[in-house]
Amino acid sequence: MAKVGIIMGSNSDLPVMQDAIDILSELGIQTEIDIVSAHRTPEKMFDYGKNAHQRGLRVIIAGAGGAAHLPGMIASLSPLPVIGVPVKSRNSIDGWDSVLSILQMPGGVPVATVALDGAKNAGILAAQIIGSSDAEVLDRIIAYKESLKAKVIEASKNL
Ligand code: RP5
Repeated sequence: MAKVGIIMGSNSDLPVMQDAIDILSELGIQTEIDIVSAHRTPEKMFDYGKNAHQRGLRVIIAGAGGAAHLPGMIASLSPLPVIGVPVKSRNSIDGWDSVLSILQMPGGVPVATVALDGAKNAGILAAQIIGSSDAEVLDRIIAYKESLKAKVIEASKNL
């Protein structure tokens, strides 16, 4: 079964990245979670980026804050689609440093960047990528979107 790799630069990113773990679990998609630091464990990052596609991972979600080099470096090493989550970490000035470090990739090396602390959307996007070639996952995404609609309709009734 297709799996999503979720990596983050530090344990301190986990409270934000948990949203990706939770939504993927809700959508019935397996995840493999790890801490991989571009600056503190560069050899591990290199190994992860080079080999992720060979052990069943189909999408990588990478979160980091401040000088957030992890998503871009993983994208430079891996043939898999990489979704970047900018984290408003304690070493981030105001979040813009995290966003721009992940967003402003050079041509040829894309990172699909979600909003600041937007790990939930990263999880949904990863599920949608898998769902584009997996009918069961696609059905779950359709049901999820219906549930969003139902919540808004319910909320407007209760005004
Ligand atoms: C980044 O630095 C990590 O992704 C984290 O967002 C930030 C702070 O890391 P810690 O000092 O909390 O380990 O590389």
